[in-house]
Parts: sequence; structure tokens; C-alpha cells
Amino acid sequence: MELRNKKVLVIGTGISGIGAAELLFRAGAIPVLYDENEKAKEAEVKEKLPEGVQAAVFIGKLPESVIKETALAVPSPGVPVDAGFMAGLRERGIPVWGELELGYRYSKGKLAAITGTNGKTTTTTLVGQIMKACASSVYVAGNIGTPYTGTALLTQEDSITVAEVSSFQLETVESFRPDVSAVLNVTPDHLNRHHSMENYVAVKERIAGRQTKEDICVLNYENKYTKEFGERCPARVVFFSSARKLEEGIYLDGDEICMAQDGFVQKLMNIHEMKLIGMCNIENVMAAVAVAYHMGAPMGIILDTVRKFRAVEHRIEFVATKNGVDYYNDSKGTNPDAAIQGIRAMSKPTVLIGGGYDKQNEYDDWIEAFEGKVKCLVLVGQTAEKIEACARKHGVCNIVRAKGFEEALDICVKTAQRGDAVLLSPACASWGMFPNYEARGNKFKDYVNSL
Ligand code: UMA
Repeated sequence: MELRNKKVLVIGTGISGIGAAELLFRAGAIPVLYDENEKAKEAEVKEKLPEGVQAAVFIGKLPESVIKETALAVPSPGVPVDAGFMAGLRERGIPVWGELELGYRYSKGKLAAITGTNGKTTTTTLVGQIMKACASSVYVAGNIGTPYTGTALLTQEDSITVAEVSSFQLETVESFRPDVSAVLNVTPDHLNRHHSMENYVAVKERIAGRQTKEDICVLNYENKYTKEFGERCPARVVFFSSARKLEEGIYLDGDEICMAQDGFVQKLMNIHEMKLIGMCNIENVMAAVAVAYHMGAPMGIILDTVRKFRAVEHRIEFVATKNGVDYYNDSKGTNPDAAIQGIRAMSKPTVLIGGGYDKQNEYDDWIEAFEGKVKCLVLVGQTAEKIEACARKHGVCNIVRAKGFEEALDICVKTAQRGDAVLLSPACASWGMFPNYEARGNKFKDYVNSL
């Protein structure tokens, strides 16, 4: 579809909406920004637009005359496409490309796209670093925080884009076709948006929906959903496994990461050479190695980069050792499944900070994953009572409730002894106490570094 001089309605005025409006303007289309949130302010939205970029802005209600002139609608990832305003646009036959699809249509070069319930930021960051070590024009974009539309027009034929892709973004792709895709794992999440696990899985699979056997899809052999997807995936599948030797693919054998290809097995590296810890990170590394290798990176550069790579901020991030106690920040553990990875990564007796905003989650699986490692559970926030009841049911009894985050930190310092670890991995969002998980993680790090 030629968009030059056409009115394109961009829904949402967050970072994706601004990225989309900028791309559209520079591509010669006429962007119209719309936000359903009545509290948004037209002047503030206009201020977010880069200098020289123009777009009309509508807040709250959109006039019928604007809808009538709309050639294309571009929703931001946070806008559900099956309800309300968006459903109305579809009924009127207005084509819909999500912000990711729009960026894809305008980008050049090769694309690696990574999705999964957990681990996608770490894997995307690592693949980005590997590709930057062996190519000159590399962009890392998507759900990671730099909108895909923000880098698309910068790309050239020899560029490489490494994109973190969320299920929200995949709902509205059409022609999106990465050269190499990856689905790291799928476990229940965002079910309020996708309504059922079946829908959530189907939407994740759209990352490879347009791929052919000329493309690669990297999948986790040890996750029920991604393993099953391997049987019907339209791309050439490369599996990775943390639990068995594969005839073809990348796997963990004891402490060695190995690659089996065309009947040959190559030992790639020992996991103790990595700075990352935890089985989830070993899986992320195996996936990243597979993605980067199939994007054409030489194995030597891949492994050198993996050896140097440190955890992404707030994800089982080692902060410091103070008085013989190791402090880890896993503030990104905002749901029980992510927090399970955090506690599993610990090898020492651990004082664990949990609790926060109530997303109506159940905590049984998380507490079962403690496996006797948690010597004290320090609870904060709205969910403290619910988690305490659940923990006691599972026989975890050394529990302390803190009135606030600062008090929780004081308790950790008093309780942890030389040889222990302190882990912030709350299994809950930070809202109510902090604006976001980054602020919570930064508070933790500042406190630890000041000890
Ligand atoms: N809005 C509407 N109508 C709606 C919903 C939202 O008008 O029905 C408006 C809001 O009022 C707001 C704007 O849309 O002004 C927000 O849009 P957005 O929620 O899409 O947020 P962005 O700032 O554009 O950020 C989005 C992603 N956010 C979500 O998917 C919720 C960011 O992922 C992403 O980094 C960014 O685009 C760049 O691509 C964040 C995220 O939480 C990190 N992702 C989820 C996750 O990782 O689990 C999927």
C-alpha cells in the first residue's frame, strides 16, 4: 500500500506511537495521533515529536470526519485489537498494521526476531552485541524499548536488525518475515489480553507465520508449546535443549554447550566460562548462539561475546558482595514464573525479598521452587499476606513482613550471614510502591552499593 499523502491513524501516544508518527511523516504520509486516555494532553504529545515532525493530535474522542479519511490504522502494542475502538475500525474495513508491521515494511537488510514469555530481553541484547562485534550497521529494537519504527528508516541493505518482539506486537503483523526467528519458551502470561492459552500460543507462533524453509526458527525443545510448534513451523527449525543431547541443534551436555550439525558434534564452551548464572540464562545463551550463527556470525566472535556478556540490568543481575554476602537484583521477576528462574539461579542459602502489586497470581509453583534454599522470606506490599499464607502451606516458615522496601532491605542485611545470598525477585509488579520495576531495582542497587 502506498502511504504517501494518505492519512494514517496512529493509536497510542507512547514511545511506539511517537515512533510510528515520525516514520510516517518522514515517509511522506500524513500521521494523525490519537490517544483514548482523556487525561493525555495534546501539547505534551506534540512536545514528544522530534523537531520538524508534524502530526495532528486527538485525545479522548475521535471525530467521525477523521475516521472517514483514514487509509490505515497503526495501533501501539498496548492497544488490544479485538475490542472497543479497534474493533470498530476493522468493521469499517480500515486496514490495520501494528507498529511492528509498519516498521518492518520500511526496513532494509536482515532481521533476527526474538520472542518468548521470559528471557527475550537478555537474548535480544546478547544477539545484538554479537552482531555488533562482526557487522557495522546493527540496530537493536522492538519491545526492548526502542520502537522498531524508530530504527527502520536508518537501515540499509547491509544492515542487521535484532528485534525483541512481544505477543502484543505479533497480534497485528501481516507480512513480517524475519530471516531468523526464535521462540524461547511459552508459559501463561498476559491471559487477560489474549483470553486463553491457546490464543497466546497462536499469537507467539505468528513470529514465524510468514517464514519459509529458506528461513530459520530457533525453538526450545524442553518447552511443551515450542516443541510442538516445531512440528508445524513453516521455517527450518533449529532446536536448543538444556536437558538432552540433540541429533541436530544446540544442547547442554553436563557443563558443556555443544552443537550438533550434519552428523558432527562440536563442544562450544563450558558454562563456567560465562558471567551469567542460572539455567534460564544458559537457555538464553544457547538460543542466542543459534540465532547469531544462522544470521552469519562467526562462531569465534559469538563465543567471545558470550564469555564477556553480563546480565541485563534487573534480571538476576549480580550487584556486589558486601561482608561476604552476594547481592542479586532480579526486580524484573514481576510474575511467579520469572521469579522461579531467579530463585533457581541461586546456589547459596538465600534471603529473598518478595511481594508487591497484586496481579491475582498464584504463588504455589514459585514457593515450591525454593527447594529449601530460602533461609528467610522477607515480604512487602499488597501481596505479602497472600504469599505468607501460601508459603506456610508449603512449609516455609521463616517469614518476616516489612512495612516498606527500605525496612525489607534492613532486614536482609541483618539476617544474611557470610556465604549467603540476598535476592530481590519479588514475583510481583512494583506498582503501588514504585513507578516500575527499574525504579525498584535501582533502589535495591543504590542501597547495596552504599553498604
Ligand atoms: N492507549 C490507548 N488505548 C488503549 C491502550 C493504550 O489509547 O486501548 C494509549 C495509552 O493511553 C498510552 C499509549 O497508548 O498513551 C501507550 O501505548 P503502549 O501501551 O503500546 O506503550 P508504548 O509506550 O508505546 O510502549 C510499547 C510497549 N508497551 C506495551 O506493550 C504495553 C513497550 O513494551 C515497548 O518497549 C515499546 O512499545 C517499544 O516497542 C513494554 C511492555 O511492557 C516494555 N511490554 C510487554 C512485556 O514485555 O511483557 C508486552
